[in-house]
Amino acid sequence: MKKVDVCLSPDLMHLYEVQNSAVVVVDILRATSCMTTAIAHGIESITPFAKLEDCLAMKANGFYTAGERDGKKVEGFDLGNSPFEYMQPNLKGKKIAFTTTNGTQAIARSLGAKDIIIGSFLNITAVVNYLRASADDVLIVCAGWKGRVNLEDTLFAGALVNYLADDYTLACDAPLAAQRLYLQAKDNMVDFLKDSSHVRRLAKLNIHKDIEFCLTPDQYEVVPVLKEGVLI
Ligand code: 3SL
Repeated sequence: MKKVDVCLSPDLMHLYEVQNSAVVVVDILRATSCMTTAIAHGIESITPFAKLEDCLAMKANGFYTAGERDGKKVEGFDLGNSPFEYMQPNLKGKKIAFTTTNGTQAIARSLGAKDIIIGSFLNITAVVNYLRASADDVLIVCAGWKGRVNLEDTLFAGALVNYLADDYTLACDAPLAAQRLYLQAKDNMVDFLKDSSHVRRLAKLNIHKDIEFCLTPDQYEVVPVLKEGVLI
């Protein structure tokens, strides 16, 4: 039987061997929700960067620069980190260089995995179908916040484990804990998350509508896949 595991923070990646696994990177609020939205709306590719200056340098190569630090759009960048920005028709066919506080760091920490894909509630069923069609064990990598565990990524991990649980062995207590948390939260995730640190952080920046959107399942059928360092 295939195994599913959950890494609750990128700082715990040293505990996992990923060379034979499919990694699902998740940053529900908001990086992987933006990536899913962008690819679903026809953006050609997203090149993720851990470092801001590497991302900014891609402007010279004709890329749109996008992302945030501490939730705020970076000065000089074309786009921030709201999924609604990635629905603009004029972005169709464009290449984006993307860097975020946690999401693109989690991708960088996952390099070396057999397969790296992007998960969000927006494409959760597509992710389940993708994983079921593969023979690989699964590691869900939660981006968290600067090394700390967060609730929204753990909830998504739990939702994905819950979908996969019939056909996969749970590798340790992290997938079990995530699944149990999700089962408590699933009927009203917006309410369940209202006291969470990142929801409060975003509220201080007056960001509200992104949260509800990012918690909405199955808006898109795409699964962004990292191929040679580029999400397509
Ligand atoms: O940390 C990240 O990658 C971001 O998604 C955080 S924020 O929602 O843009 O603040």
